[in-house]
Amino acid sequence: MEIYQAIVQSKSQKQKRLAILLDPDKLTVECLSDLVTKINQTPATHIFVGGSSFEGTHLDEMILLLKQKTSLPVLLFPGNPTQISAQADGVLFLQLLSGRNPEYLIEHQINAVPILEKNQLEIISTGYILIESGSETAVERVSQTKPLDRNNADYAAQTAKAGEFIGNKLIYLEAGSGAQKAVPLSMITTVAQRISVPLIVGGGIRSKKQIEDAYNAGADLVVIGTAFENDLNFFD
Ligand code: 1GP
Repeated sequence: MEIYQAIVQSKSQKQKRLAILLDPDKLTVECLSDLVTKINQTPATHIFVGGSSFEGTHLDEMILLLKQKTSLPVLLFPGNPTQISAQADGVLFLQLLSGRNPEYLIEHQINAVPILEKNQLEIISTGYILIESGSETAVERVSQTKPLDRNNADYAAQTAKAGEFIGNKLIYLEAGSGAQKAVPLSMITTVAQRISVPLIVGGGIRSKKQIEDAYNAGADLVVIGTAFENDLNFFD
């Protein structure tokens, strides 16, 4: 089954999904083997690979190795078109809906087309919404955009709904990697009630309780990056 269809099916069956985010900037090919063994022992259902500013050359090699050692679907989470690897299973084709920078609304997407047309990646249109989280995050810095007000859940929901109307197949509420404060639970609920496509939530989630709370608030898929990076036993 296609990755997206499986996420939709999980949502309809109220099965929550969990993605571990790997930032290629912080990984070496050498350390990957042990890391994947560890990932295979966690409840993760997906692996996301990407970062705001990665410009290295070892992405293909890393993903090939990942694919050899795990059966979990590997989805690219690219900060720009240079972070697309044909070795992955799919790509979150992101539109930064919270920002007003045309580069991240359409230009990167256009530039990615010749690369995407050459390979078989499953392309999943994703409305990406950055929420203010206490201090400036890498997404904010790199994209030169402002996040949405964390106290205005209704505007976040309206933004998410616009994404759905445009045709986004997923909505990703993002506090930013390593965020001081995760997306407010009340905002997750407001957004989840307003949209019908699956809802991804990530950024600043540091405990298993926070993961559960995000699920209970309405997240269909939670993304964990920093907490697992800092402690490979996080899920034990
Ligand atoms: C970042 O949502 C992800 O895009 C994960 O964030 O690193 O804070 O877990 P963390």
